[in-house]
Amino acid sequence: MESYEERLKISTQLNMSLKGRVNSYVERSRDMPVLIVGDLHGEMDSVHFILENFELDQNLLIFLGDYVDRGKESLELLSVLFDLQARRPGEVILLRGNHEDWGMNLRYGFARELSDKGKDLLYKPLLSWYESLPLMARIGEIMALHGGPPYPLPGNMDDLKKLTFQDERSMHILWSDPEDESYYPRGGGTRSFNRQELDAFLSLAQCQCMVRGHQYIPSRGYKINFRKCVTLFTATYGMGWSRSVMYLPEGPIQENLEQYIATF
Ligand SMILES: [Mn+2]
Repeated sequence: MESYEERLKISTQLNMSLKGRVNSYVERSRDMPVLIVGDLHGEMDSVHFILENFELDQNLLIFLGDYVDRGKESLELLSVLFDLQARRPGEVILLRGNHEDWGMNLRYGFARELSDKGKDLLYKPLLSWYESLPLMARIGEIMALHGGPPYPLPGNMDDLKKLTFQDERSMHILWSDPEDESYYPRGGGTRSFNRQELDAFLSLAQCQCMVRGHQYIPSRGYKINFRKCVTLFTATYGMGWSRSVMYLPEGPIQENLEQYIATF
């Protein structure tokens, strides 16, 4: 098998040449069932559960970012993602989370994990890999991203498609949370989005709903805000509470999004 360094480079290439990609934006029709996976944070048991319980070869797979940090097996987890992607490069979309960032890795564990495993030298190809990850994927009427809408919202689709990680507005794609009773400001210039802002974003992108990760949801493992915003979290932080994924069969999406969420 190739080294981690080679596999990072291969995955970087596959991300860059992803079908339907324009800059940091991916657009695809929903012509097969879709499985959406939330934050994994280096927890291999979540990944094993998904591998064992879903027909991964027949679905479009979307991962919402935050693959690394916090858990102890970020490197092994990336390896599983690379395998999935190498098998079906067109049908695996790896989005960027706010933890796909070396500054975050220095604070939240992945840098230490690499060092403990004698893989410090992966730092460079890892940074290129982070930069290759798209920020948004629109699959039919579903918008998938890590945090929330860009802010200020671009005026039209062309400008939305031009957004890159270097643009300040994209920070909110990775960091925003919906405004609700559990909202807790993260500081550092991050913000929340309300129902109106979500609606404006969905209307701009001509989407019916948004699926995001980013927030750990104690006990239930998911939440729905404004009836159109699903938060998935697929790691447990070792708390033994529920994790969630979303499975959308082909056909029109019903208004009650809860029916598409699976917890485990
Ligand atoms: Mn996050």
